[in-house]
Amino acid sequence: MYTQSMDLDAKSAAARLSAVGTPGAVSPQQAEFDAKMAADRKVEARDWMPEAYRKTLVRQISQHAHSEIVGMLPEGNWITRAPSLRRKAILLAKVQDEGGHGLYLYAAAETLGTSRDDMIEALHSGKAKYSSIFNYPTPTWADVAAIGWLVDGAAIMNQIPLCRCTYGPYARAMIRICKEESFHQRQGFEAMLTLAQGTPAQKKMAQDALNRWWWPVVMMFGPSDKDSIHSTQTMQWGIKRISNDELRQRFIDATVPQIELLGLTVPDPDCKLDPATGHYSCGEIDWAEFWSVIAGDGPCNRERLETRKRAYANGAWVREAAMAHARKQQAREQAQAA
Ligand code: FAQ
Repeated sequence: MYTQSMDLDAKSAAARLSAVGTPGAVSPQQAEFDAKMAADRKVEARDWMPEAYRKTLVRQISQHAHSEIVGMLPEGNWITRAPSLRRKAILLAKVQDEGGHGLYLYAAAETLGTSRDDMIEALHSGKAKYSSIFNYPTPTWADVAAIGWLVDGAAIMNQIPLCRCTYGPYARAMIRICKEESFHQRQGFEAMLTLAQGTPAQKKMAQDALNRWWWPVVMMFGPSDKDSIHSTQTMQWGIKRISNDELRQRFIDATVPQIELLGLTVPDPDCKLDPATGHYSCGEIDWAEFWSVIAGDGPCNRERLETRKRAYANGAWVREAAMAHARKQQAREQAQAA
């Protein structure tokens, strides 16, 4: 459904080519890196890379990892209250998947020379960001359906192009993550369909959840292109392939027909199909809300961070036990080798 984003358009390839410096004017290492960018080849962990490229990747990948881990909380909240055994098994698997995504991504960021401890410390101190979307509450079961359908749907739209990112470890992690997100999106849509076809009270619950999640999901793609500070550079480096606004538009175009299929109403009176362009229009986005959530003042920011910090402290004994086990194993191997 969302795979069209895999296409690397000629425009962005041309932009990268024109961004590459003249050979000879730079160090041989920089020239090799530039040639890789121009040819759209992968950069691997041991390859030389400009410090700014490394820093940008650490920022984006670690924020992405934090989003996956914090993103376990709004749905995790419903595991004990899922309406059936089937729904509970699906939700358990999904939340576990998100934890796994966080681990692949932390591991990908570690290949850039940053430590897991530093990344976690940046999250806990509020220095590092995580996705704005996870600062909204999940008061009903329909919110869990809406997250799977809309949030995972938006995540796929944003993440499929990242499978072609120039940094190899990130690109490879994204391939597996996208496969799992696709299952998440489908189960969310199916849960939403069940509610939308249920009793009038269930249908209302589905519509209420859609009303509450629509705008935060539309914002999740990031600021408009004119306010996006990183896009120009990350697109030249082939980290980001498609701009925030274009991904947002693709998501709206893909999702509005799904809302109609569910028999629900798009919570944006200005959302209309333009027959000339084939795109749906979008009403005005409340960017003040977006920036306030990012600054830490969303409905659940404090609760989410506190829960993460508590979970990390409570898990200290697991980390200590794993380290003790690793030390014992290493000592045994050394004794056998001697
Ligand atoms: N939330 O210049 P740009 C998921 C920040 S995973 C918070 O446009 P960029 C799976 C941005 O960091 C969801 N902050 O930035 C799941 C920057 O601040 P900085 C996460 C945001 O990096 C589903 C500033 O605004 N996905 O959902 C947001 O070029 C269900 C300026 O923005 C990823 O992380 C935001 N929404 O573009 C899990 C994908 N948007 O760093 C559980 C990878 C922007 O200078 C349940 N990341 N900011 O302090 C990306 O694609 C990009 O980093 C963007 C932002 C598109 C998020």
